[in-house]
Amino acid sequence: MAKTTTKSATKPAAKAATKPAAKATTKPAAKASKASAKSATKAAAKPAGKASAKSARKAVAKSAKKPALMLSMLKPSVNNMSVRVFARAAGLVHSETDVWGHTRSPEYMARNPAHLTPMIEDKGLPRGVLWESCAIMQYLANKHGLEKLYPKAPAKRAMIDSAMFYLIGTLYPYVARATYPALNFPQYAGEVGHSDAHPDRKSEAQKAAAAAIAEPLEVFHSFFRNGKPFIGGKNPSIADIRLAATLEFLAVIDYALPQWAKDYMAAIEKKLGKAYAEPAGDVRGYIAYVKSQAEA
Ligand SMILES: N[C@@H](CCC(=O)N[C@@H](CS)C(=O)NCC(=O)O)C(=O)O
Repeated sequence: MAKTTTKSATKPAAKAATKPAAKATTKPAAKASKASAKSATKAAAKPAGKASAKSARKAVAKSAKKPALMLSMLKPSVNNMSVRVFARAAGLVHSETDVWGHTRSPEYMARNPAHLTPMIEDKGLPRGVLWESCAIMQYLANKHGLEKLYPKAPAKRAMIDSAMFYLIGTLYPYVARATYPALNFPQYAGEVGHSDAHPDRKSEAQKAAAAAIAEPLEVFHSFFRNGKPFIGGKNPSIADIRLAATLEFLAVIDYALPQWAKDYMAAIEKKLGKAYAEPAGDVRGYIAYVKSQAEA
């Protein structure tokens, strides 16, 4: 399974982030689609009359059909990276549309008044769309019975949920305040970084946020991992995908990650392979780009 097609709705943020997200087809998908392309070609080549030509055309049309699951995303974002990694790791057939510059368009806002990405469109959703990275991963894991990524047992599942809510509610706001200025991302209303305060005050606020990251980070290590390779145990769960992706942003401020976190991120990338590396490449490419701009 696992075929991803990537469309670009607009000009992406930066050169480095414009690189196609990936060939975006995980190994099994590549095999599967190669196989179906092969069988379609085979059928088309057979001079066996009308019926087989018709079935060949059908097979080609079927393989060209738009996937039912559609993801609107921004390549430089770790919120988006989480879902992009998840979809690849889970082997879900889906399409990706880069909506850079379009999230506040009337068309997008009509579907998603929060103007946020990642956003999926999937048949059966009561309002047709779903946003919030963790909710998307939970929904798709539930829908497709992906217990390895999101355990079903209530107590185990509760730990994954707790880790993700703690990340979104506590760790991520610190990461955003510490990194968004360097990433050239807009900051949130009411924050020093969003105000017209003196640059020194903004820099102090950014440093305070960076300093605050250490505590929740250690909580993930000592409490949620608790000696296991991943929050999910032997295998990465959706909470691990969400955490590793979040930590990617810290490279933009040369944050000194503790050794356990470096090892943990490397272990996730090793386990998930291309499913992780491809979307991470877009985030890393964007960070390299903004850093090179800052140095120039
Ligand atoms: N908590 C959300 C955060 C989503 C979010 O902040 N998305 C940003 C990109 S990082 C976005 O789409 N911004 C576009 C906009 O607000 O117009 C999640 O995890 O999905």
